Amino acid sequence: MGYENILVHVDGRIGVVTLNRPKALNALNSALIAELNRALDGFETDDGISTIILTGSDRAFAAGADIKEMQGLSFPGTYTGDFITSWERLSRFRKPVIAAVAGYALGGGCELAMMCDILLAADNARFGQPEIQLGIIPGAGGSQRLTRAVGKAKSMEMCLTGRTLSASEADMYGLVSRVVPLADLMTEAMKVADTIANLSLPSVMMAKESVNRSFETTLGEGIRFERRLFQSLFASDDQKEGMAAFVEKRSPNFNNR
Ligand code: CO8
Repeated sequence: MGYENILVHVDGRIGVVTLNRPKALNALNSALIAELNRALDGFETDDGISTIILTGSDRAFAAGADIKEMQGLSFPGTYTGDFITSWERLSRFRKPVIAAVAGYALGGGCELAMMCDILLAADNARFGQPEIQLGIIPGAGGSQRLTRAVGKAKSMEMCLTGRTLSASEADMYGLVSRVVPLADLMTEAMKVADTIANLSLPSVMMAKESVNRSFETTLGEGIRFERRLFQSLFASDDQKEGMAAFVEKRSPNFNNR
């Protein structure tokens, strides 16, 4: 089955998903999210895929959840239908996800970007949680992930007033990994993805799991969790290969076992 709201292609071990509702600045509607989740399910179980890139257009990564779709919703319906919960599928994706963000990343768009692991921003990117201007609040983790990323002071101002951040502000406050010129965004994202795709997938996935655990647990528990994963990697062929390659002064050839 094809896709109508996203474009999906594979480049070697890299899956690329492009949000594609240009007339609505990639506003996120239920159909788009269902397609994104289907693509993620496919990449998750595909042994040939090591990492994915999520991107939009030069003008918009995504300008938020689709306001026209949400306009008529009621509380009982959103509650019984558990509206938004399925939108968090991305945050449970176990392989690395690189967000390549150009233009608007607002509301649900900013939340989607923050669910990714490495966030590259083009110099024209703008980040914000403007839901308050619509009489609502962030609904897919914005108030939580933004606060952890930029701290209470910045997050409060953004969530309470809808103020948006330029790419350079987002960089300064730690919301993004780095800023690159718009024209270089996808080349840089592919370089990062390619670097990861050439590493040992089990160790990459464990590194992701371990970093994410730091948001969920105490320091002591997190360190014990990390240590068990670290120790377990000595059972892998890739640990033998990686260290042998270093000692023999050659590039490693990982086989993801
Ligand atoms: N929903 C639906 N349509 C949208 C959205 C949106 N979020 N954003 C833009 N569009 C549409 C416009 O309606 C317009 O369509 P049309 O031509 O048919 O009128 C088209 O895209 C182009 O938009 P503009 O003409 O407004 O373009 P401008 O360049 O003048 O402005 C802006 C660009 C500043 C981005 C402006 O469009 C804007 O403010 N958009 C809304 C931003 C916003 O409020 N986002 C938050 C939405 S609420 C939300 O995200 C809740 C999150 C819930 C969880 C989601 C989980 C992933």
